[in-house]
Amino acid sequence: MGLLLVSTSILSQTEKSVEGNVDNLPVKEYTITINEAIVNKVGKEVKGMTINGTIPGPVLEFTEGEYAVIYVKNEMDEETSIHWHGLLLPNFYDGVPYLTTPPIEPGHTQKYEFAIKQSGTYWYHSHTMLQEQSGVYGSIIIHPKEKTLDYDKELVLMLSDWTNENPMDVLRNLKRRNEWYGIRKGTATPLNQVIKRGAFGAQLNFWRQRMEGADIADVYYPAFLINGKQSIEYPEFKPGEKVRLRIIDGGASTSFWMTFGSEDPLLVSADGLDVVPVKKNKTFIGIAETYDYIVTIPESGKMEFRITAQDGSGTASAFLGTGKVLPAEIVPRPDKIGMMQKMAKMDMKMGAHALKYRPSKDESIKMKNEYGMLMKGDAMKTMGQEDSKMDHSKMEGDKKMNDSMEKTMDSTMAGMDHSKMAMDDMKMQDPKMESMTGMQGMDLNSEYNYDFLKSPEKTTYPKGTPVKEILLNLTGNMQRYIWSMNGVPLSESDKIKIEGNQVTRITLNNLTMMHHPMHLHGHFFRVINKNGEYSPLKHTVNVPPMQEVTIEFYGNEYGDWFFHCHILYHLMGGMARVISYDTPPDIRMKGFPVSVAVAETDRFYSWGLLDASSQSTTMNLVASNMRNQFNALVEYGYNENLEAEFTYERYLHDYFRVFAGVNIENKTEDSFNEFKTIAVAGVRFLTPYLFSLDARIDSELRTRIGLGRSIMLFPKFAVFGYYEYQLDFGWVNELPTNKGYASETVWNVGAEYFLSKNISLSGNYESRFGAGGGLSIRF
Ligand SMILES: [Cu+2]
Repeated sequence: MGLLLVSTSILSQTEKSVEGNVDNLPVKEYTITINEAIVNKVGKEVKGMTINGTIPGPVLEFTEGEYAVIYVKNEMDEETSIHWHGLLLPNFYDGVPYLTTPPIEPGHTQKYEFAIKQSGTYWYHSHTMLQEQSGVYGSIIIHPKEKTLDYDKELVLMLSDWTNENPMDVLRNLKRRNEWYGIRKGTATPLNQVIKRGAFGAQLNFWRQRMEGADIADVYYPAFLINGKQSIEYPEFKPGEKVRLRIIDGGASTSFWMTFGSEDPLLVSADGLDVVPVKKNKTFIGIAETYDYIVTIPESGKMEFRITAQDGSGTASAFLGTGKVLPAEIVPRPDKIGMMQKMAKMDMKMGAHALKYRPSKDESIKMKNEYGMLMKGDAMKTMGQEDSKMDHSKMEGDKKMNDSMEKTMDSTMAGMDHSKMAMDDMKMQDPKMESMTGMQGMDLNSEYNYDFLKSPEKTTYPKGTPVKEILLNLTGNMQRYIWSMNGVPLSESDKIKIEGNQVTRITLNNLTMMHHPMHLHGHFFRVINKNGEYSPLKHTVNVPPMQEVTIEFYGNEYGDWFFHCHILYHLMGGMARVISYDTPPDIRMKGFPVSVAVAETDRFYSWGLLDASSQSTTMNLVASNMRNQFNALVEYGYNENLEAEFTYERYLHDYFRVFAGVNIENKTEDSFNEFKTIAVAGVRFLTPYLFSLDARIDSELRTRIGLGRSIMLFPKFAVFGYYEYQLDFGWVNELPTNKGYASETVWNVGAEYFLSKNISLSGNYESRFGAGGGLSIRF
């Protein structure tokens, strides 16, 4: 029982606040005001959102044992909210609008109050839509009652990313799959570079699995910021002073590599909680994580603290002290093509559904077995079973899982070469494997593991505590920018029910090419690593691509808590769940249904494309949410052929949709006197190798099949092709004499050069209209 008290002392104290025994605590009060403002962060005045007039907002400072009273004033003309990230507080004050807390209406002030039961570095941010990207974030520091660490001064470093675009436009761009961000960042991998590197085979492997490549980050940012600046100086620190850096990644979608220009920076805490101090320079910080370092200001010169965006697309620096710069290590840009080659060599299956056919059917284990690195997680489980004599029986399909484990273990032993990757992977999670296999470490993701974090105290739960296991495969689809768990986005999922006084163990199995920093509200969880019983406690855990991480926490809260990817665009794309103790809803939430929060992740996004070329003009309008899409297509050829088509599509899963609509065409060329309307219905399918297929039948019983594809050949330069074949067996129409059928072929090939985010030059040859060139405008 002692173990439990140590590891969850901060957790169990939270319950006291529920009891309301807070009268004697000293009150610390803040008022913060959220406003819209024109800001200029990087060469352009744009609309941003400020807290007390600044981005980031003010540092809120507390001492453990105080009672926080925070008034949040909304002076904007839209709703807002504030979530206190990493704080253990009553559910009602957690600040997720419509889930735990009412939204803050325009012109209103909301009072948050809670006892401060912990110490460390935390932060706060809006939990409404993408407001955090616009500037609604700030830091929280909580001093311990008694100082436990030795340092002279401290400095908060709030890291973030900045876009000059409206964040909703950014998301719309991701939804429509605009190539521009990758081009702008220089992280796109056009075919010429792939071929030059001899990686065409790997590219084919990716295409076959409907993946373009190894995407690292989605959004183009013109600037990355430290405390709101791309470069910031702190000359006030004197040589020899020990400074505690409280570093917070408040980026909306950027994780960073941090490097220090001083010798031996000492990492002392993670996500607010002290860890066994460790000297460590280059460190990866996932979105929403916090790390505290103690650095010594050099005797001569100023030390650089440098952050490099994970995809290498930009940096920012802070300088501490005065004099000559002591530079921090420069982190090279990741080699995406190299990663693609490595991944293609591994026995790995990509393309797990982000939107599956039957969302209510639990197929998580099947999905795990079918996709990802061959056998990785299962074998790991088997290896881990001897340590944990916990109750596995609660896991649904546990038996099936054990069976598959045995199978995969057998196959491993039978073909060691073939499953080297998987063995390495296991070894990474479990050092005992090292001696067993004697294989080299897998270098693809090993730099992202948390083995450097060790809790000063045991964090395990008492033996015999019941354990509920939950498997969450992290799933995503870059084509439609849908993000989900187990192939089910938030809008199609039920709450995950958990219970108090038992351990919930969640296996996060990433089946995508991207990192996902997963955050659980209202709890600290153990991140199981090589330190076993001393595994660290965190509130946010980064799960690298195709990797598996296990977390567990003891249930001693009440209410419904959000659990989601902290990449805001992934959260908005559906990668979230509600973890529920199934306690009755708070009556103060009456009139604020959770369905409103859920609907934020299933919005319609609309966009259009105008192709104005010398031989024809085409306009295409699309409005799309998770499952539904409306399309309007109008085409006018200069031989005076006017055709319009309006269709509704329903996505049955990521790659397959059914559609129906009408097609309107002028009956004879050169004449708009008479139009003919026919009904069309069919299926649309994204095939392996990324071809778009359209198969249909119309109300005159003609069948048609169309196939299209676009490939980025050089930076900014793409080629495209389309082929359409229509067959009429004369079931309705009269055919020309002596013929069993009539056929018609239409094709089109062309090229596109990207001038900007919204404009391309294009040239094409169309089988009916001939050659032409013009502009493509995205809006
Ligand atoms: Cu994510």
